[in-house]
Amino acid sequence: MFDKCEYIISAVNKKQFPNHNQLPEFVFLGRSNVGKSSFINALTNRKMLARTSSKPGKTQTINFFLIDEAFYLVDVPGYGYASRSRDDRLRYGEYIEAYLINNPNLKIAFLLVDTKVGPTNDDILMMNYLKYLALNIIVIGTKADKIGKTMLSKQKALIRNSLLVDDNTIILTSATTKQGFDQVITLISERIKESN
Ligand SMILES: Nc1nc2c(ncn2[C@@H]2O[C@H](COP(=O)(O)OP(=O)(O)OP(=O)(O)O)[C@@H](O)[C@H]2O)c(=O)[nH]1
Ligand SMILES: [Mg+2]
Repeated sequence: MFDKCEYIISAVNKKQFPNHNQLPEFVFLGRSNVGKSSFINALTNRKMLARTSSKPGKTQTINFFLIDEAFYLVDVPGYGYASRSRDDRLRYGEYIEAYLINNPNLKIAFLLVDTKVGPTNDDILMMNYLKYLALNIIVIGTKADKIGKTMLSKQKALIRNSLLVDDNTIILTSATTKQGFDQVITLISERIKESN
């Protein structure tokens, strides 16, 4: 597990991005309310590192967390939040692009989809964008605790077929039961070792 988890900054533009010493970064993308902030908390075993809410639209900035002074976990606002204003939606696009484009420190883009709901149209668009940027993508199914075993394998197949990804790049997880987190930690550790 991780020893030191520090909140560094809530950035609203590129100038504020903190990673000047080129440490590896891991970002968590997905629609509002899918569980990005909860995922970061579960991964780090901290209850309140990233702020969460039952209402969509909680995370509004790009939040950087420095882990063991070795790598960053990056929490971003969610997309597909219908009641957001047009300006907010445009700003969202700008934030995400500014962060994702030309970022050699970014080692894995984790795309979070709700396991029970399956991929939305916005998820498919985001997946295509991540593929276009040629990023290393891992799909995380969130809230897997909400459905039973039979549904889990059905939903995994649905995710695979909608997002057109290999089975071994999909990990079903639950921030509540911690299902799947060992696998995510292994992946992150491997990528950090590779970049050393
Ligand atoms: N049952 C269950 N609920 C979860 C899980 N992960 C997150 N949630 C709930 O889903 C809601 C949204 O979680 P957040 O982590 O705030 O979602 P987010 O993706 O960061 O949302 P935005 O910041 O609005 O983009 C909260 O009520 C969480 O408690 C999970 O693994 N299982
Ligand atoms: Mg959030």
